[in-house]
Order: sequence, then structure tokens, then C-alpha cells
Amino acid sequence: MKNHSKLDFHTKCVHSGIDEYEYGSVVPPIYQTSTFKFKSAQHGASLFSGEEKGYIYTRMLNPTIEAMENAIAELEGGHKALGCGSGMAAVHTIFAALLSAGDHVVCSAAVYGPTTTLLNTVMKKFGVETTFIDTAVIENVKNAIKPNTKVVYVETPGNPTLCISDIEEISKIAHKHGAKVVVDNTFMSPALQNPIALGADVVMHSLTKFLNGHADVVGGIIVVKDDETYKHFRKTLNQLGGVIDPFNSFLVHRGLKTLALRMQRHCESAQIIAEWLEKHPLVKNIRYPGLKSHPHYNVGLKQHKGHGGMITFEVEGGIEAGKILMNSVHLHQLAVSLGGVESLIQHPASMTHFSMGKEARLAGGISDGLVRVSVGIESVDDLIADLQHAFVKVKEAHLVEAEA
Ligand code: LCS
Repeated sequence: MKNHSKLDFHTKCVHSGIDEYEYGSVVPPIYQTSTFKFKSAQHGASLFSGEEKGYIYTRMLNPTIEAMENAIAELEGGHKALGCGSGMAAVHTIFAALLSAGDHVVCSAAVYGPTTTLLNTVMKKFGVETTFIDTAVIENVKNAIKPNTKVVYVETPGNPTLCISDIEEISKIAHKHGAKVVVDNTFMSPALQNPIALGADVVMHSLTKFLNGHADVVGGIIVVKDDETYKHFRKTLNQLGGVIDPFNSFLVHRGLKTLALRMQRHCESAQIIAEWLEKHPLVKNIRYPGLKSHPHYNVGLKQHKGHGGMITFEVEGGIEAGKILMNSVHLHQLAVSLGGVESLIQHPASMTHFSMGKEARLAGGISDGLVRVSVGIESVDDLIADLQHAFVKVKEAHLVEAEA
């Protein structure tokens, strides 16, 4: 593999994870095979014992998967990466690899709903206790760490509230207490935020989002900093079995080539839309990391290279007004997920974060009226016109109510 360390991020996106292939293929071939033939019984035995390197069985490793993993490890500035069947498979593999019964986790209160649920159900059942805190407040992290804290799990910006936590400060505190810092970097991607450079130990992504970028793959990735951790995580992933498959890896690797370009566009358009929304009379409590009104704007400036494509806000008139907005857009598609080329809109309290329960949602700052938009790469004028049209519908409904 070539050394790309001196190259610009745009160039790395195109070339990372790419090797020399048979027939001069410019892109990694899809090795759509479950298993690999040994040259002899001795060869098979030495692959299993580790004396020789090579591929054995796709759950253990596959060249198409490995090419995608190497690309993301390079983009994140990590040592190696592990491709998983979904973001949640990656989260579960990390917890299973790092935690034992009796251990404690400190976790951001604003995280993707199923991450909260996984900690509160499966991990709890196996004897792992979690304290959920607002990790944007450093004092909270200091106060929540206990002698048995093994993992500080930070999602930043958090889904969906876009709370920004200071990875560098949190890493210093966690490391002083011997805990590992895991960062869910899904909302930023390595184009905008590099948690390992800021001190984190493990980075994960839902590949389903910006990294693949085309809403046609479900996948996850774990990036680690050293070989010992990599080998331990690889064994854990092999045992749990939640691996990604070769075809999805190929699609993700293809998506990575335009990551830098796509993120640039997501950031530019989201900034324009957020500024437009902030001035709109029917919008309140807007959050976008690129707005000076964001409570953690300065932390974002310190650790982001751009402010991302995610915006949240409330519509005047509460959830009923929000529903009218979501039912009235044409270009924005009413769907969960995010980070694709197409713009999406959704309602966290009844959709992505429903499984958390109302109490945990409110503690995490997820109000019933919150609407989340994932800004795609369409023309920003078309996107604003679509929202404008939907707000007119909201206003008309208000007029009807007022007259009634
Ligand atoms: N981490 C974050 C920050 C996420 O947003 C998601 C999915 C996951 C992990 C899990 O990844 P998955 O298993 O779905 O690949 N977020 C979703 C969302 O906000 N809407 O739909 C899925």
C-alpha cells in the first residue's frame, strides 16, 4: 500500500485503500466469496495458526472489505479499521470488546436512540452500568467517572440535538482515570473531525450515513490506534459475527472517493439553510454548529473543519405544526437516516429516538417538537423553496385555527 500521509484529504479520499489489482483493475475487485481455497493442507494450517498471512473465510477477513477498512483507517488517521454489518453492530462490538460485568460506562445523553437502549438493556443484562450525562459540560464528565469506569462514550455532535463535546478535554480526563474514549464520528465524518488526533482511542461510524453517502448501504466501521487493540477487536468481531459484506464494502469504498467534495457541499448548503431558518418567524430553537447562536459554537470551531449537514429546529405551533411541515415538503424526503446526497427530514421523538422513552429523551434535550433535517447536495435554492412552501402550509393551518 502506498504512503499517502503527505497528501491532501481530497486526494486521500480518491486513493486510500487502493492497491495493485489483477488485470490492472483501477478499483478493488468485489471478492464475492464466502471462503478461500488453500493451496495445500499445510497452507490451510499455517493460515489458521498465523504463521502465514492470507484470507481464510469472509467473516474473518476479505480483500474487498479490507480495502475499504484500510481507506477509512487512513482517512481517520488510525492504525486499522474493522467493517461491521451496521453502525449498531460496530457499537455492540466495541462494548463487547472493551467491557466486562462490573464495569461502568459514561455516555453522552444525546446519542442515537438505540445506543442508549443497547446500554440500558443488553449491556445492563450482562452487568455493565451506564451513567448518561451531558458531555458538553466538562464538569459532568469529571463527576461521572468512577473507579470502575472503563469507557467514556461520546457522540459529537450528538444525534439529534447537535450538542458538541470537547474530545480533547474529555480524553485528558478519561485517560487520567484509565478509561478509553470512544467517539461516534458519524455526524462529522473524517473530512470534518478527527477524534484520534484529538486524543480519542476508538472511533466509530455508521457507514450508512456520510461515509457511504448514497443511502444504499447499511454498515458500520470501527477505527483503532494500535495493533494489539486491532487484534482483540478482530477476534471479538469474528466471534460476534456482525461483519459487513464485500458488495457493501465496495459501495462504501466508492462513496469515499467523493467524501471530501460531498462534505464541502453539505456544509455550504446547511450553513445557508440554517441562517435562513434562524430568521424565519415560524422557527425556534434552531441548532446548527455553524451558527454563532449554537451554545457550543466555540468548541465546534476548535475541533471541526466544517460544521456538517445536520440541522435541528422546532416549528412554532409545536409538534402538530412540525407534522404539517414534514407532510408538506416535496424535495426533502420524510425518512430517517442522514448523510446521503438527498435531503431528508424526520421527527426524532416519534422516530429515531422513540425507543429511548420520553424521560431519557427529555433528559437528552430531545423535545417533542424537534424536527431534524439532513441537508443533501441538491441546489440550496431548491431546498429553501421547498421549505418555504411547507412553512406557508404551516402558516395557513395557523390561520385556519385562528379563524375557527
Ligand atoms: N450512530 C449514529 C450517530 C447514528 O446516527 C446511527 C444511525 C447509528 C450510530 C447506528 O447506525 P446504523 O446501525 O443505523 O448503521 N442513525 C440513524 C438515524 O438518525 N436515523 O436512522 C438511523
